[in-house]
Amino acid sequence: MIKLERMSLFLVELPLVSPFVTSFGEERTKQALLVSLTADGIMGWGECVAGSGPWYSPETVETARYVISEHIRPLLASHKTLEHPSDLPRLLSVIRGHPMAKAAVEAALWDIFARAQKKPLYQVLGGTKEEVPAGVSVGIQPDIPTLLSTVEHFLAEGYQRIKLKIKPGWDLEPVRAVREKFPDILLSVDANAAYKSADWETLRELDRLNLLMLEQPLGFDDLLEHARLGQMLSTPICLDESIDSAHRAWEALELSACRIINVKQGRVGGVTETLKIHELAMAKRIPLWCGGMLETGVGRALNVHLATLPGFTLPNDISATKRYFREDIADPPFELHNGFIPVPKRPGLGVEINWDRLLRSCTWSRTWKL
Ligand code: OSB
Ligand code: MG
Repeated sequence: MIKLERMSLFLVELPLVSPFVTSFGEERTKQALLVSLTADGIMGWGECVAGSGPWYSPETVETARYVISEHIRPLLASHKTLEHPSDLPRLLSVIRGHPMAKAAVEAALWDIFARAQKKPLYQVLGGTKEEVPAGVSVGIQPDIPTLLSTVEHFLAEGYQRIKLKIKPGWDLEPVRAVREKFPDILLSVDANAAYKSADWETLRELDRLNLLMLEQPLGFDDLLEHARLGQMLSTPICLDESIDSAHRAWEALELSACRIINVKQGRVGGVTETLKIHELAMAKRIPLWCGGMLETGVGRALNVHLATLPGFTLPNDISATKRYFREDIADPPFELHNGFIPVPKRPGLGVEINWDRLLRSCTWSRTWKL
């Protein structure tokens, strides 16, 4: 039984070590909304993965702040106790959509739940790994020489898979150049929905470059065109943006819209929903991997725990903390060991908030009694 006492929200802004450029825009700072819940004297943390604008998904930091403050908080306050973190989705089901806002609150409950049992979260979830394979997502670069040296640098650090962000005008040439210089590496590309089905000539050329997967080439909410494209390519299509719930994952697999799923717990509405997708993917033998949203240590820790599940069989977009931040708001930072990120062994998420840094990077916060 979890007896909720308090909830706080913190809006933080952290500078990125270098700008991150994708087909939908450039980010120089990371804005994150953090949720803390207190229950039975234990504080748990969740990070909302919504971005500062509606470029990747319809949700933003501001929509999440509104939905959590004005809609989720009153439901928690009128309910006060939960048997288990996986009971939260039912309580919140009166709110349509807003998976990222819901997931941030659920994450804090899982942290409390595992801390109360004095177990690391991955053990509570049924994870089976002590370390998870790290891949890295490489943003769109100013030119090809810069791209090649960036890739070389990440390979030297030990990353097991390189993912290149692509968009029309930054696709065949840079991807070919990387493939020529590094013929044997695990290489994938992510378009963040930048192509139309009419661009299939370009996608067919990419298909010849021995890529591990082609991530979300078409519309952010599309399934059917991805299914049609998949029939024409030998490279597996991986869906990211299109999968915003376990039900949607089921639809995608029924339609053969993808052969791989990038799981982001926030995008699909939380850990409980992730576990449902995991069960489905295991039954259908669909490989999963954990995507990333430039999370701070709080969200990064949750990703590491989830990636220990047996169905997560491909290298993840979980990189070392220093790939994005000089200073994080949680300790200790995540580091790479021979291409793997060790799983935290302390209770719950296994990271501790650095209050000094949290408060220094905080632009807004509020606390409520529940
Ligand atoms: O599409 O996977 C994506 C970052 C922000 C929004 C969307 C995506 C990404 C990444 C970075 O690719 C993954 C990471 O290292 O956190
Ligand atoms: Mg993606």
